[in-house]
Amino acid sequence: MVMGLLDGKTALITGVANRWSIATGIARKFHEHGARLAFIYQGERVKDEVEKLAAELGGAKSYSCDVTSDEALAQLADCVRRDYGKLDALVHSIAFVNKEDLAGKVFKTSRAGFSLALDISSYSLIALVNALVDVLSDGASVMALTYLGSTAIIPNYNIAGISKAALESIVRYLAFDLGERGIRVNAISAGPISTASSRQVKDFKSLLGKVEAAAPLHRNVTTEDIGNTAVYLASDLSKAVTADVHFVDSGYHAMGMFPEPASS
Ligand code: 0WD
Repeated sequence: MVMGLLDGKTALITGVANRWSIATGIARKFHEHGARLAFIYQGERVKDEVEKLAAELGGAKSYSCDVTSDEALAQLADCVRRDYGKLDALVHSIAFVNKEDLAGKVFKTSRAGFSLALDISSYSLIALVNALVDVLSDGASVMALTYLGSTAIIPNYNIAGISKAALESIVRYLAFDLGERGIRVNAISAGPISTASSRQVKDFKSLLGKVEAAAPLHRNVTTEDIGNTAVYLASDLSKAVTADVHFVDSGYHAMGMFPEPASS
């Protein structure tokens, strides 16, 4: 039997688009560990998918919320306060970059493309915390999904990597802001996983082969792997962990040199 590491805790999960989303894997693991769940969905496009998952995972409530709208975020806070009273975990699993900015030269990125990417992929964490700060319980856990492209050059990840650098910095500053209430803020740096978002990156599939060939564990990670780590971060087991970027990538980030491909 799985221990209920999240028994009695309530978590708000963002970024479920479909069953392949990393947020879906996290939601399933949170549910397995006894958490009460709430979801947001960006709009009608993903509403059915999110509601289906919410019904499957204990009849969670789901709220329409586009994180670029301050009004929508204020409404979300009112709904969460009314329906749940408090939140013990907040999962930020949101990113968006125009497809044309996920290939080619970074210096070709338009001002509008840059603003959009940083607004949705990075600022949204600040906006969510600002809206929900009074609903977060003391000792709550906030986590955001990031990628190695924040600190290392990953060809074609481009502006997405730059937005992840901002996101990781935001994680550290929020950890400082909220530490006095025992609220922890961390990032999970996931290895590449095939999802609707990641497939927008030119040549994304080649990343999967590279990780399998070169990572110490010689395998790609799954949304279940990320979900398990998210459970740890949401649970009291990680009470002294904050302002951290925790890699769940089969160890790929630690490689400084890559072995020659095996000769046949
Ligand atoms: O390889 C990967 N898949 C990795 C993803 C490796 C490392 C990190 N990540 C990150 C992503 O950058 C993102 O922050 O994980 C997070 C989740 O990404 P995902 O699960 O790979 O992608 P996806 O299933 O597409 O979920 C992201 C969702 C959006 O999906 P769609 O496909 O509909 O764009 O973010 C949500 C939306 O549901 N989203 C928004 N939610 C509210 N307001 C908004 C918005 N404005 N924009 C996007």
